[in-house]
Amino acid sequence: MHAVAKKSASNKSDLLPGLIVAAHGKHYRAELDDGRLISCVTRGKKTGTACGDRVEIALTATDQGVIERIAERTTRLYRSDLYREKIIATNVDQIVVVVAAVPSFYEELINRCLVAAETAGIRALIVLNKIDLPETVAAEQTLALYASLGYPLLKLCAKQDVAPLRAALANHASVVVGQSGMGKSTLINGLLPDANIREGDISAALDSGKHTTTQATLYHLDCDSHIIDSPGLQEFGLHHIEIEEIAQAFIEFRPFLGQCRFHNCRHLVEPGCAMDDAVTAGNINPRRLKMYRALANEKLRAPRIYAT
Ligand SMILES: Nc1nc2c(ncn2[C@@H]2O[C@H](COP(=O)(O)OP(=O)(O)OP(=O)(O)O)[C@@H](O)[C@H]2O)c(=O)[nH]1
Ligand SMILES: [Mg+2]
Ligand SMILES: [Zn+2]
Repeated sequence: MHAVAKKSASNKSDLLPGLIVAAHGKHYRAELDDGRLISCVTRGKKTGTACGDRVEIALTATDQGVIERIAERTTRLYRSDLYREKIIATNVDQIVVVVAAVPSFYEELINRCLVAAETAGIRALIVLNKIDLPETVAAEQTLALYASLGYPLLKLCAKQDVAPLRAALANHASVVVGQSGMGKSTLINGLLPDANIREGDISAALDSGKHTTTQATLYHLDCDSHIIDSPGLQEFGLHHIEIEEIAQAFIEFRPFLGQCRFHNCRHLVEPGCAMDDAVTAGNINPRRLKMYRALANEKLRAPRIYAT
């Protein structure tokens, strides 16, 4: 479908700089620095380009091109199953984890998002959406733990007022993540009343009338801020993260790491583990230690397929 780029097109001078603003499988949309929107593909079988990437493109038609180069990324948010990595977004400095009381959310997924964020060096904040629903009270209780750890917790109703989030997004490159149905796209729609997200919504609408997001899309908020919408997550595999990194990513563990009886303690069943002591002393919440152990055990049980 796409013409192959001529050889001369890979000359540095012919390449046009741009930003990947939509990624769906191997098909991408890039916004060139001159403002043009281009459909593009990667060369050959290469994949691994993601929304947020700065790229250089060789045009193959006025509105089509091939991605020839990906600039070095400042950050890379990704998840992985046993066999492969899936990049969610690149060059973001903030993750907005969106949860709502209905449909019910998995607390474990929040922890997985936070571990991925901490490991990637990206700041995380949590949005509790749909506060118009009465079921919200129980969700607030669950989320209080994360607020107490220092993760900003914003409570709002995306359908009515997204103002509480606006200030947190200013001057940031953000990505929204969360389970399907939490209201990520509604939130972005509220931030961008005039944006073309609505057109996207219509074309993506299923017969049922649901507007589930199937591709990552970047939206400009202003010249210094943008936000990436992402498809709902069912799983957030962390197979690419080592056990020691998982422990570091539980931020409240940090003061106690290195204080266990065994220097190579994995904080699972070892006697004299400082994390157990910290739970007893009230410095670590037992839910978080349990969550850490579930993630660490999953890592231990997984066969080592990744080359290191
Ligand atoms: N009551 C209530 N419903 C909301 C609110 N925000 C979103 N919803 C509804 O929740 C449903 C899911 O919203 P979406 O924005 O499509 O959710 P999403 O997180 O983008 O879902 P995926 O794209 O599938 O990942 C829709 O029916 C919205 O109308 C809210 O603040 N209150
Ligand atoms: Mg969506
Ligand atoms: Zn320990």
